[in-house]
Amino acid sequence: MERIRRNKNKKRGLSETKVVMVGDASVGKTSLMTRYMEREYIECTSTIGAAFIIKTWGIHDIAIWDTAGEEKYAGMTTFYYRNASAAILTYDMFDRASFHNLRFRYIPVLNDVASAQLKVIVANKSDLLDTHQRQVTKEEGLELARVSNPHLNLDNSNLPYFETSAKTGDNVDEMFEYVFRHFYSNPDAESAPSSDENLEASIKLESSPKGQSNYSCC
Ligand SMILES: Nc1nc2c(ncn2[C@@H]2O[C@H](COP(=O)(O)OP(=O)(O)O)[C@@H](O)[C@H]2O)c(=O)[nH]1
Ligand SMILES: [Mg+2]
Repeated sequence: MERIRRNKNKKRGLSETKVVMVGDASVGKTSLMTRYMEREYIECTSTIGAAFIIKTWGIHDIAIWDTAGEEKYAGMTTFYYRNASAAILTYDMFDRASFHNLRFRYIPVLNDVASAQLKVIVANKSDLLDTHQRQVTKEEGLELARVSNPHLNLDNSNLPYFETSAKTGDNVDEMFEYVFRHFYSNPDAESAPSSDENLEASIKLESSPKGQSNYSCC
């Protein structure tokens, strides 16, 4: 039954939504994906085995692309951005240069490709706020979310801006699920996940183009 519904859905062309992770190296893109998909935080990083992973959201399949440690190239090529419905633009709130690069390097390329209707601004590493001085204010993050999404008519209370911690998991689910709900407010009209347990069950890692979905790095 599930398979029939999903195949029908694919025929209607709804199953492949592309989301790209964008931002400087070391801001926490891979850690955010790992936290969301595998419910854990891995204190080391290296190149991952997959170019993208598939998140099953109700009856929809959403491809989330990561830069596999090649930000210099992947983050700046039109191929990476092509046909993306959304971009998760991440910076490290303790590293001003990573915020500056979103605004002046990555977003202009994204706009040139004319894709990614939704641009979500993510200020990561919020767990360090108690001990470190942030270099980018919340207001600056909100402002970037506002100017990056002029076509969406969002009011100030609903701007796509999140302060996250991949380390503690704070706001990570909220951020990814905001993206998914933007496209599929009702992920599965016939059997929407209604509890944490169901949601957990709907999270599924599928194979990458090379048959890998290796998200651990140690
Ligand atoms: N304290 C803290 N460190 C983080 C967080 N997210 C990532 N990191 C660390 O930042 C470094 C870079 O993370 P990674 O996910 O590889 O960044 P990427 O290059 O953007 O994919 C790693 O040492 C992570 O452990 C976070 O939320 N809090
Ligand atoms: Mg990475």
